[in-house]
Amino acid sequence: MEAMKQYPDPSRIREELVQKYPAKVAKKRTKSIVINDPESIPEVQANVRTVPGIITQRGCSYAGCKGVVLGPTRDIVNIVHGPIGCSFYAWLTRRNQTRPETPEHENYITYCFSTDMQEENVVFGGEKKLKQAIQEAYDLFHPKSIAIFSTCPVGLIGDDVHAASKEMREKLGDCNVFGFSCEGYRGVSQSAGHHIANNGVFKHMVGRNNEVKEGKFKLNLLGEYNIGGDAFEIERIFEKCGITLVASFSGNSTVGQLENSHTADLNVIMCHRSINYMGEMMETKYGIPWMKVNFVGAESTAKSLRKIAEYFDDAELKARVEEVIAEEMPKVKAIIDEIRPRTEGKTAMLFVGGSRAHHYQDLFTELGMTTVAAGYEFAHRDDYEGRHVLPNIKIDADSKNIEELKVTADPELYQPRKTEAELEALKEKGLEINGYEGMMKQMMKKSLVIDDVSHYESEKLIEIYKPDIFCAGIKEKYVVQKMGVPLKQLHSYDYGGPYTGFVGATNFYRDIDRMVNNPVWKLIKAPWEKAGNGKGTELEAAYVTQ
Ligand code: CFM
Repeated sequence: MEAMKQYPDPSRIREELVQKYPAKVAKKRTKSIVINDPESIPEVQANVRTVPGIITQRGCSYAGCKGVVLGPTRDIVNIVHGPIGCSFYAWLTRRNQTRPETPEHENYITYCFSTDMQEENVVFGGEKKLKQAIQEAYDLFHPKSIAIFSTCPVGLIGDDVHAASKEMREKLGDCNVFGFSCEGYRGVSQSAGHHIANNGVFKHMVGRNNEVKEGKFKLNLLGEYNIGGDAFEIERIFEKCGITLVASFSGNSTVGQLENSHTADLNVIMCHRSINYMGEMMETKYGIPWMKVNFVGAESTAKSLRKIAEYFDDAELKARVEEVIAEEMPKVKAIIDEIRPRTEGKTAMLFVGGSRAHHYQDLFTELGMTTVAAGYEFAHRDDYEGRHVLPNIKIDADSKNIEELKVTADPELYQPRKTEAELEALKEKGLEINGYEGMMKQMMKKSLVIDDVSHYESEKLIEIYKPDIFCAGIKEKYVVQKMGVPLKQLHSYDYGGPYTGFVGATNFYRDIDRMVNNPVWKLIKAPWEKAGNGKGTELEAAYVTQ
């Protein structure tokens, strides 16, 4: 990986980014802004509280649990226990899609279930209203499962969603009702909510149906939420290769799939941040190894398929995978050959979530574009530096707040899918089992890696680097575009997608080409470019001084 010669000196930029902060804040933020070296990866401060007053991109624990992990399921009635606003902002804005087998099959994704908590419920307690809501949902839909999500007031007033769920589960008899203590304040970001969701799904769903389905190569796809139809494209490729998908966690998933997921022989993980807990727990309890994959990028898709074939170590599967790659790649190549001359040499910045800021760099590489700066909103050090740092991560009070399930091997169902010797042999072949190398190893030397980037820092970065495209979400979109830089939403994909697999890669190439080569951006003047503004145009950090 070549060093960036033509770009500004990153240490100077780091100083500039924190210059206007009060000394204590500057010191803290500096630890989260690092200059990358893929050979000797520096430590990044991550998963710590955002400094109050700083405008962050982060969301809350409830968003991570209800919105991210359970939201994309198809036939669970997900009831939000809380004020209606919490539901409005969790209602399909993420564009996760479902596709029931027939129109008669259950599909609750288009509904928005809330207890619509009022002042009276906050004062006198909301459990009664919650139980009524569960009953009402049951009477209307007779779902197999109802999940309850706690918003901030629920924890503050002490409603016991677990007791209410248990009572209703026993009363209803044929509906698995369970709750999550995922109040928004539970952690420093949505990351806490992912962990809480993993625990709940593991405790209440996984392992309830032991029926072993047909299929020679059975796997679960973990951490794929089917935004813009991403999971559909991966499913298409799996099917073509003869790989059986037992369960998806959780895009387009069903209760039946999740309950049966422990019968698969491999877990492949797309989004490490949101679901690595599930991979670990399923390995300990059932003996299913997990493997990190990435289906974002045509080359990455091919690589991931080869990894899966190598894991199953079957000549027929390996041959089929090669056939599929050989069939799909020419179509991708034809499009990239046309587009790449227009995108080559351009620059990108990605500040998104906990995995996409890494995954999407592969697509930009395929377009010949350079990622000059990237960061996650809420990932942990292992997502940046690789899982080898796990033993060195300080467990602070905020992390201790989240339950760590004590998982042991199931006396009946534990069955190691590979022997120690087989796993060793796979590792020797270069197959990383139960591992993830993180984002930084893949990034260029001297690129900037910034955790929980602030709004002010983003504006400064744009001013200094003038990237050809900035990738983030809706909160940043129009501010960035008013600076004359196109913003691609990598959460909801704007109106686009899928971006996974072979078809997805070509969709992305076309969308990025349209954005970075659109002359309209040249017509916009950024605030600092406006004539006559002189000295006063510089961006200022505003904060309260003592
Ligand atoms: Fe995983 Fe996600 Fe992401 Fe995420 Fe998210 Fe998302 Fe994301 Mo938005 S689970 S960490 S909490 S890949 S909703 S589908 S796009 S921030 S990078």
